[in-house]
Amino acid sequence: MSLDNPKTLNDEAIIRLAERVETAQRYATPIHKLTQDYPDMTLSEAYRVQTALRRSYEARGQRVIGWKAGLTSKPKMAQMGVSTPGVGFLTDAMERPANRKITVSDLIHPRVEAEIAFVTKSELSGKVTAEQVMAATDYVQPALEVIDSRFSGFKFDLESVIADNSSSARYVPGGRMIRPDALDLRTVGVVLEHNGEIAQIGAGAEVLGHPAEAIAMLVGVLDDMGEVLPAGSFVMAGAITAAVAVKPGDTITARFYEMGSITVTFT
Ligand code: OOG
Repeated sequence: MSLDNPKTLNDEAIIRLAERVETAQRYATPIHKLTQDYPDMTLSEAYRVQTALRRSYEARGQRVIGWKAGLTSKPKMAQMGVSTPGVGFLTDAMERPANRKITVSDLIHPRVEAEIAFVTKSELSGKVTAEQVMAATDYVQPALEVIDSRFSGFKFDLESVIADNSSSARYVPGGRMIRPDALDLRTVGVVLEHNGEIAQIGAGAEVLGHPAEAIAMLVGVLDDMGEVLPAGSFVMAGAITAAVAVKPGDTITARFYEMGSITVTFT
């Protein structure tokens, strides 16, 4: 990359974009896609914005406890019109307990997703296979993710959504913790109920054929960023079904075959 390439975003521009995203997150005020101002933004520049956002959260005392893969299933790709998966970081401040009330009035346009989460017992680095992910996994468990795009109308492109930390907002681990080989994760069915009505159904295989493939993809992206996935990380593999929009007063229950369920009421 040449330094005088006018199309390359310099460090200052990257930090300014991260601040723009962070302000939209903090005040729940939508912004336009970053590519509207920077149509030539590349995927690696988008990840540099995400990294600047992560450093800013850390500087404010939040701890990165893991990562999430996103846009890893066909239903999600079809819903969002983006067909390349990506990753985002998770901090301790984004976690909410299962089977309780969760505030969403501080979000712009929250949507809920049902996912399988992996908790690792050894470090994963470089380019890894799904088998290596399984071997490094302590346990798997259900999780709900509440996503909230900071972009108007929940409309974005790959570069913008990656810069926005893949729409990460809240996550809710729950259900049963089980050994990764105790079940065929491809055939784990999930039923997502919205106010008592079945809204979405799916199975683990929707996620890149096997949820562990999404974790392998994620470790590869971390490697490209010069990062590793430490032991003890909490990593979500991505939504199995399309996401469901929620508002205060709504209740969501996700039932996972053999893995238990998570219910959350939103306020
Ligand atoms: C991007 C994040 C998608 C998933 O699990 O697929 C995601 C979005 O749809 O806003 O978290």
